[in-house]
Amino acid sequence: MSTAAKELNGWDVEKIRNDFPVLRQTVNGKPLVYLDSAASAQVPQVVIDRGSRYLQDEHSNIHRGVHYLSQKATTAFEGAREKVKRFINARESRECIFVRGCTEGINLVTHGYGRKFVGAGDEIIISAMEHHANIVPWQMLAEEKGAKIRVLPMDERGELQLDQLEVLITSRTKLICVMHVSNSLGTINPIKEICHIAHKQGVPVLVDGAQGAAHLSIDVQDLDCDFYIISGHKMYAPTGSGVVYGKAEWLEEMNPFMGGGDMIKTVTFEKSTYAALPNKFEAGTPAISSQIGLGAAIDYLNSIDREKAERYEAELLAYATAKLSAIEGVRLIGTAREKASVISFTVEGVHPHDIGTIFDNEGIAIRAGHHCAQPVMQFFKIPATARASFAFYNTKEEVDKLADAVQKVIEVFA
Ligand code: C6P
Repeated sequence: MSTAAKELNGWDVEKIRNDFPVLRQTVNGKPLVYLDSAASAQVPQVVIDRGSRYLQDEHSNIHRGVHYLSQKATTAFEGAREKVKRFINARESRECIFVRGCTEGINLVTHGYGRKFVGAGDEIIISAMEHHANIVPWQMLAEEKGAKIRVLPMDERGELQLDQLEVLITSRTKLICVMHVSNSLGTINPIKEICHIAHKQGVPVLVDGAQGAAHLSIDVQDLDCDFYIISGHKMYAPTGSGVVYGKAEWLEEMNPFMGGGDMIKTVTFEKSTYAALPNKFEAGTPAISSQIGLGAAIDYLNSIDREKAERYEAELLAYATAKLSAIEGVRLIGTAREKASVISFTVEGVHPHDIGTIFDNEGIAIRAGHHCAQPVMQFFKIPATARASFAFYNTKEEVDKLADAVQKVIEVFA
């Protein structure tokens, strides 16, 4: 790799790539080009090592034992919570609830907040670009309670029509649910502004941060969101890790999500009382090694220059956008002015699944499908897209390979 390619915007991508062992392999005889980080980002060696060290030297159940290993595991687990707290600038670590991923996190709020505060005739606003994880739980709740779902529309670029938000909010609005970064379009939504509009009317806001926390610096106090949900496996941590951030005043009022061990204060056959935050929401044995891994992933992210990483990802996105939009027959889906490093596209006359298969032959991993965002596909009147998503370990050469593979697809189907 030339020095110019190696260092773009002062970002030494070759050095970063060395941190991610999975990137060293070949697929179908070609070097792996991993462009599916929006589905799951790769895991750096330090995170792998931390997980192995836990399993090798510290594996034990937490919070329950007085013995040495249990105390070590508890210290590591609670240490990860402290790291999360600092990473998102929560006021207190008890506002950070460990869950197994974003889907579980949103369901926690649906059950904990929704079942308590949403009644017949109440309304929940979701945006037109939500992932199914931020649609279906609310529909299930609405069905159970006789509540209504209202949808904040978007335009052809894939930008939310914020002027519609004030119109949609009524005295019956109980919650606004919106994603920070769209997994299917790449749009970065103006969360701070949405929270400001919502709070003027006294309505809390839940942010699906599955894609946001991987690409942007998150300050929940500055955003002033009421809930922010994080998925660990999209931010360089193992699967099974994730966080619900909630303002303590809401979490205190909410019902527990699941019942069982670790979330109780007292249990009799007549009645149980619940533990204080955060344990009230953490029933049963959690994914201990995964959450410790999330702590290690945060350490890793803190060890790199995140501002440079963000600028580098923006550069990759601009480069890929220019390359793909120059190819005849390619349609970009999602052209918002504020975008994270996700490019969804279609190629005229070719089903995205065929694009994915041809790419795989070239060793290129992308995602093809509806990306769990069927309403987005319906809006753009397409069945699916091919999606390339970049992380700070990707290179311009990989973008070139992506563009070459698109040309190949066009040749095959010509
Ligand atoms: N998106 C993709 O786009 P889990 O896997 O439960 O931690 O997260 C679900 C989820 C929720 N919200 C958004 C915006 C997401 O992007 C995702 C997961 C993956 O490829 C899988 S559909």
